Formats: sequence, C-alpha cells, structure tokens
Amino acid sequence: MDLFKARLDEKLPQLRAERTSLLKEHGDSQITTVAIEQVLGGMRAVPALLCETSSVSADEGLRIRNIPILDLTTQSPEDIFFLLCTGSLPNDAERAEISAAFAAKAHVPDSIWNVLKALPKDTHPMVMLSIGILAMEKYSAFRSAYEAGASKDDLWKATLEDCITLLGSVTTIAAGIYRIRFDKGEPIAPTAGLDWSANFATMLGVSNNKSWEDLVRLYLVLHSDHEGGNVSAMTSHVVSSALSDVFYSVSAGLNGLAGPLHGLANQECLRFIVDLHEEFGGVPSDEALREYCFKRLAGGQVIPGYGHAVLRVTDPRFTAFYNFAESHDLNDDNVQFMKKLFKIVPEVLTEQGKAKNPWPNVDAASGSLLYYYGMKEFEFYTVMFGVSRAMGICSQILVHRMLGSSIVRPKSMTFAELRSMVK
Ligand code: HAX
Repeated sequence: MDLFKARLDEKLPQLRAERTSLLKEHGDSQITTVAIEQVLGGMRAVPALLCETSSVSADEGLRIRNIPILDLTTQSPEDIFFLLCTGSLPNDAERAEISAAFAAKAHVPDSIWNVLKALPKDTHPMVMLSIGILAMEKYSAFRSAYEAGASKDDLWKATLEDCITLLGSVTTIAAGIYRIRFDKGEPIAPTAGLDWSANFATMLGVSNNKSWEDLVRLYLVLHSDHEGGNVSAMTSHVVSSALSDVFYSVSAGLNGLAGPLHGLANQECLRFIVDLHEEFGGVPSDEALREYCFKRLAGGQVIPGYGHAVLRVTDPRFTAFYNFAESHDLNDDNVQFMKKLFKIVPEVLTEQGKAKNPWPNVDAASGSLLYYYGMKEFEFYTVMFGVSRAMGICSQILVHRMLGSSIVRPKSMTFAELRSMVK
C-alpha cells in the first residue's frame, strides 16, 4: 500500500494544520445554539461532528469529497474508497494497488466460517455480518501497534492496514453468509484477477448475467457513505474514538444499520412490495395503491423507503437505481411496483402532512433490482448495504485517526436539569 500511504502522508500536514488552526483561532467561537426539541429529537441538525469524507444537503443529497454522487456512478468501489480517504480519485497505478490489496485479504480463515456456521439456522444475516467482522478483530494491526507502544501520530498507518483487511475480507464474509444462511451451498472462494465488486458478485453466486456485476458495482458505490451523523457512521465514530480498532467500530455501526428506520428499510421495502403483490395479485391501479398506503399510515406504520432526516428532495441514489432499471430494461412486477410507488407515495405523504420529506430515499429502489436478478432473500439486503457502508465508515475512522480526534463525550441532561435551564 505504498502509493496509498504516500498520498495520505502528503495530505497529513494540511489536515492536521486545519484542525490546529481552527482550534487555536476559533476554538471558543459559538457556531450554534441547541433547542430543547433537538435534545429530545435525536440531536437533529446539531452541528457537532466533523466529517471530511462526504456531505449531505437537504436540496441535493450526497456529495463525496464535494463531487455529486450522480457524477460518480461509473466509478469502481475501489475508486470511491480512495476518494473518500484521500480527497482525489486514484490514478491507474493507485487503483491497481488498492484492488490487489483487497484481493490479498479476500481469503477468510476457517475459524470465521466455523463461528458463522455454528450460529442457529434462523439467525438474521446482519447478526452474522456483525459477528463475522468482530471475529476478524484478532487480526487487527492497530491493536498490535497500540500494544507495542506506537505513537498516537502513527496509529493511522495500522488503521489503514485494518481497513484493507476488513474491506478485503468483508465481501467474502458477506457472500459466504448469503450462501450459508440461505442454503445455497458452500461459500464460493474469491477468484484471482477479479476486482472487488466483480469478485463479490461472483461469490454471491446469484446470477451469471453481466449486468448483475454492474448492479453490484453500482450498489457498492451508492451506499458507501452518507456523511457522519447517521446512526451507523456516528456509532462507529463513537466506538472508534475510544481507540477501539475498526473491527470493533464497524461491527458496532452495522448493528445500528440493522434497524428498520436505517438500513433495514431496504428489507422492509421489499417486504412491503411482496405484501402488496400478495394483496393485489399483481400491480394494482393508482387508486387502489393510494388507498392501501393511506390504510397503512392510519395503522401507524411508515411507508418504508420514503422520508429522510436530512433530505428534502428525491434521493439522488434512488435516481441512480431508477436510471439503472430504465437503461437495463428491467421490467418485472417488483420494478413496476417500485415505479408506481414513486408516483403515488409522495402524493400520499404530502396529503397526510406529517413527513417533512415525502420523497424516496435509496432504500425505495435497491431491493426491487436485487430481486430482479434473483436475490429474493430480502433479509440479506441490509448486508449488501453494510458491505458498501463499511467503506465510508472505514474512511471516516481513518481520517479521524490521521487527525488524532478526541474521544467523544457529549453531556447528557436529566429532565430536571433541562427544566432548570429553561426557567
Ligand atoms: N411513512 C410514514 N410516516 C413518516 C414517513 C414515512 N415514510 N417518514 C416520516 N414519517 C412521519 C414520522 O414517523 C414522524 O411521525 P411522528 O411525528 O408521529 O413521529 C413525522 O412523519 C415527522 O418525521 P420526519 O421529521 O419527516 O422524519 P424523521 O427525521 O423523524 O425520520 C425517517 C426520518 C427516515 C426515520 C422517516 O422518514 C421514516 O421512518 N421513513 C421510513 C423508513 C425509511 O425509509 N428509513 C430509511 C431512511 C434512509 C436510511 O437511513 N437508509 O439507511
């Protein structure tokens, strides 16, 4: 990883100087006030975290290192990881280096398979992913470096090594989970010479269609990062701030991704579409679908895949998947449901008037496309998300290690303390 390390080394002085100068010149400047509704409302919009890798605006959505995600849809996941970490896309030599580094870590030790195979048959695939990553912790270079007394300034180097080990092996682990959990046969070994996403697509063993590989590549690019305040990224950051290594930190963040209001929404979306299919026996009329959605809302259930804590427009990642379905002429019932829901749900949520954002997020489209190619086990969909998101989480942790960021320790308040503050 000499080229990758050299690029990061080059960025290091400027990155650290920015932190030092902001602290020195403006350390006590007030940038915001916090309202009681933010304390009680999940700290919504409180600007209290640093994230250099990506940003999300209400009116445009995700930018990775200031490049709109829709301008990155033809890149490889290796390109995206390099961009997240360094701020620039790799040249050919750098791309080849990172691909080779992932491939060198793609072999997963038997001890990990033994742990995963020993779990009860009905274990959720996200539990398996979290355990699989955690079980890899014994290979942490960071832990060894820390125990050997490495200087805080140098810990980022061992963190980079861990990121490569984690990302190189996570595709093999995830594909193996798919095969073990859903009785698809033994895990398929990685193939030498394939890049990261082509290898993942092959190890899943879902489809031989060339465009399946294209979908997996797009999937890994689109879900890679979504700034630092979402549940999974923030959880990983908090855990990592205690100098826990990336295996502990990513595993913890993925447990948050497994929640239905976060990454599990893609599973819930497909479940919703399959239920609709059963209810109507096919794609219903606009009016019947409208009524069904209103009934669901009246029953106190959310419409999965719609709404967002930050976005106030259609998620560009949804647009990218939608465009993929159009350009590849995918047109089964589930894809049609996805398109029809896009037509109906924003109207329904707007009319109901509760959701601040009636538009689709990334989860509204991804599942229908996976299903189209034959991945019908929707309990697995959040694992696909998790594999990709591991890139963003790893890059965020790496940047924080380069900066030597502080342990996270906000102040919690009792109701009595809050009352006394507003008297
Ligand atoms: N269906 C029904 N009601 C919705 C809704 C939806 N899709 N989206 C928001 N609302 C409701 C909220 O439940 C909330 O109701 P209460 O006041 O009764 O609590 C109200 O509208 C206001 O919520 P909000 O401010 O618009 O949204 P939040 O920031 O509180 O929550 C969520 C954002 C994404 C959690 C929310 O929109 C939601 O539950 N959506 C459905 C689940 C989903 O798609 N999650 C994936 C999000 C993307 C992601 O993280 N992927 O990993």
